Amino acid sequence: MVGPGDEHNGPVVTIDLRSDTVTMPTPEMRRAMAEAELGDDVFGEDPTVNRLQERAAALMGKEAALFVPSGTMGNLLGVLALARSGQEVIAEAHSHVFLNEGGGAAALGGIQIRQVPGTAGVMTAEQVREAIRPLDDVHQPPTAAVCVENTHNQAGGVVWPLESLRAVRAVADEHGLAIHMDGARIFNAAVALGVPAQEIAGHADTVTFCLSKGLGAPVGSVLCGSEEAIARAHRWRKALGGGWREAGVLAAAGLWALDHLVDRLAEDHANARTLAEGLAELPGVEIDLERVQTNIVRFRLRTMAAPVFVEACRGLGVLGGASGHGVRFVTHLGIEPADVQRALAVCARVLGGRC
Ligand code: TLP
Repeated sequence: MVGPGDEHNGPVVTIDLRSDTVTMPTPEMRRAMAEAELGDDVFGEDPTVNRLQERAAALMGKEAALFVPSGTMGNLLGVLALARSGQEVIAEAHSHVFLNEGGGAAALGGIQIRQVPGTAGVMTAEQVREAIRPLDDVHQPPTAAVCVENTHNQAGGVVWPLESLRAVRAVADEHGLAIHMDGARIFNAAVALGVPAQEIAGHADTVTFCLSKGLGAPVGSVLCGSEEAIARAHRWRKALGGGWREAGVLAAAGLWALDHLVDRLAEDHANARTLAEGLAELPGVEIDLERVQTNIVRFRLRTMAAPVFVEACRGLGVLGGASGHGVRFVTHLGIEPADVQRALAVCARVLGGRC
């Protein structure tokens, strides 16, 4: 992508750190898409979609899986599979499912989200226990499920420690609650912890993971769970107009990504760490390096409003996101160590007031 001019070197390539959703399919991935065997998935006849769903279920250690267009739909269907109208789902106060998914669970399922303020996106078992409604009080909506986000986007890509997941699972089990995991970036969590994804997903009844973020596929997420939960989700997907036909052309990209791009997420994590450590050295940057565990770097600025900073960086060919007082940079498939160095040079220039 050719970006704005640089006074020394002419046109420069834009470094897009807005999100890992901006990744482009690789040439090999495109080839896999072009050559995919196709059928009508509404009839359950797309062999490539079926292979992706089987593969996803096996990777997450679940009975079944459903290919969906987005993480948002995966989470919505997960919640709709586990909770009913008039019930409540506990979720961390800064979770994507609560803040960034259009209120879908409430609008479409009549399901209320109860917010629990976690620490760096992680809820304690005690917090979850306290948020569970008493069953014998007709005034209160019955709690049906808990939703955990791993890695946690707003917290800066923080990974849920396995002990925390285990503890929340134990409380959920004591109260007969289900757990949905927004594992949009579960493979980042798995790579960071050095464990198979199913060791993480094993603590949840349903889990959504995205193919279109760090894994580089153009479109798609997968919801995994029991046969029963997936059958329910499948009905909802149809009702939402999400029955797709020769979707194998997209599923092929996901399969290719699962075969070739999971382990390389470690490179994104290393790039994020270099970026974060470099930012920490710059004047006016407030960053919690402990939270930089995967591919997301969030920081605040003492001397400049975040949107002003982001706009100035854009003018110099580096794209980021501003939310509230903070800035977010996300590393991904299209970002090399040299891009990180250039991004740091641009940030230094903007913060040094020399842009
Ligand atoms: N996150 C996106 C968007 O919010 C723009 C991003 O750039 O980080 N769960 C989590 C934790 C997510 O971060 C996202 C997307 C989703 C779910 C939803 O996925 P999509 O965008 O596929 O609906």
